[in-house]
Amino acid sequence: MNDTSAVKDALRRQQIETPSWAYGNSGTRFKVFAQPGVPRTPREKIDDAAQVHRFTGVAPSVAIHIPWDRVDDYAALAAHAKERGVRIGAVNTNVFQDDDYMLGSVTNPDPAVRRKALDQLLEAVDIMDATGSRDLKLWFSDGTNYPGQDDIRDRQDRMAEALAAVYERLGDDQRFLLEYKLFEPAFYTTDLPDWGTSYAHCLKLGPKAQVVVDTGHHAPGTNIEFIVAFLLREGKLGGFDFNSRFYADDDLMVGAADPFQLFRIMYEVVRGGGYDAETGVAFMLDQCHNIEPKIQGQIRSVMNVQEATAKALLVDADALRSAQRSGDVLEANAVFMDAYNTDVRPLLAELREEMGLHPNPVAAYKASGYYERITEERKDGQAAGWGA
Ligand code: LRH
Ligand code: MN
Ligand code: MN
Repeated sequence: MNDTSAVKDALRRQQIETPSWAYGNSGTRFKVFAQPGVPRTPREKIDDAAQVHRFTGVAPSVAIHIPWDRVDDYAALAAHAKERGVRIGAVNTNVFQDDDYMLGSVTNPDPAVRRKALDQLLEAVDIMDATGSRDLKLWFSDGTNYPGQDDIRDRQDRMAEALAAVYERLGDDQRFLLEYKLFEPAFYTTDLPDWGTSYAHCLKLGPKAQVVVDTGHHAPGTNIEFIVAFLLREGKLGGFDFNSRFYADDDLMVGAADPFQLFRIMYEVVRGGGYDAETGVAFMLDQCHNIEPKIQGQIRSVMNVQEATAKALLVDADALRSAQRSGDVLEANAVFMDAYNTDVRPLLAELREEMGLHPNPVAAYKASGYYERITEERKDGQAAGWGA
């Protein structure tokens, strides 16, 4: 796509979902550095997410994580979001923080623990009914630490059984996104360690089961854009959990560690039609801001996704195809790199002005006084943390 106005139209339509947990305090297992002004309730997390949308114009939904965002009335939470100009997006499940889950949740050798975990997943679908959410995001920490600890194959059977029960419970307009992760917290086997395992489970179940690619969940050197191209071709790419990693599951800001990789991923999304709303590819952030300001970190992340997307949209598809067809390796690579090397910041600034926004969302947010206000207003009470 080379026509600037078509690129802008496409960018105007992009929707990037921010995660409620990015606004709470977070850290490593060594230390959580508390920040001033951090939300104390799910409503306040939504208030902060609404600021990201206010200044970027492309972040209209916020993902929630249960039980971190447990409330009595989810319809009221959804109404609160609407009042703030956003909506509740994906419901993320947490079957990893209860003592009962030490040996796994849905793959636990104990049927009573499996039942408890499944009930929690089914409850998440009830919450989706109340919030009007389309997506249930399933991530399992299930796995083993020692060879021989449990039967690898039995655990796959238990996983399949639980997924089938959740699938059965989904409404017509709902789906689940199955997330994989190479390791951590399990260090020997993980029951859903890679895209292939997620894909195989989803394929058996049907169209309401889709794979979600968390960009931080692969072995170093994995070609993530290949996975994206393949899943899109199979109609099985449900969406992304975007973040950056240098080492393991670092959850740093997307586009911070490797903007070129993000561009390559977004190119495959555009190439595979994943950018069209009807394919249902969800662009979600899954990050923590341990040492940087959180709302600002989310704004920066949204902008990083926009920049990579703009560059991907700028790839001259005709020139690329003709170079590829004629076997001109260097020309094809040059066409690709030309797009990546384009400074798209002026185009995005222009687009924001056309959308009635400040061209520099970070500067506009800083000037708004919101941070000073929440720092003052949220002095009392318990700040929400990653896991609370
Ligand atoms: C697991 C994960 C998953 C969780 C989130 C908090 O590492 O990526 O998506 O829900 O982190
Ligand atoms: Mn994730
Ligand atoms: Mn993760």
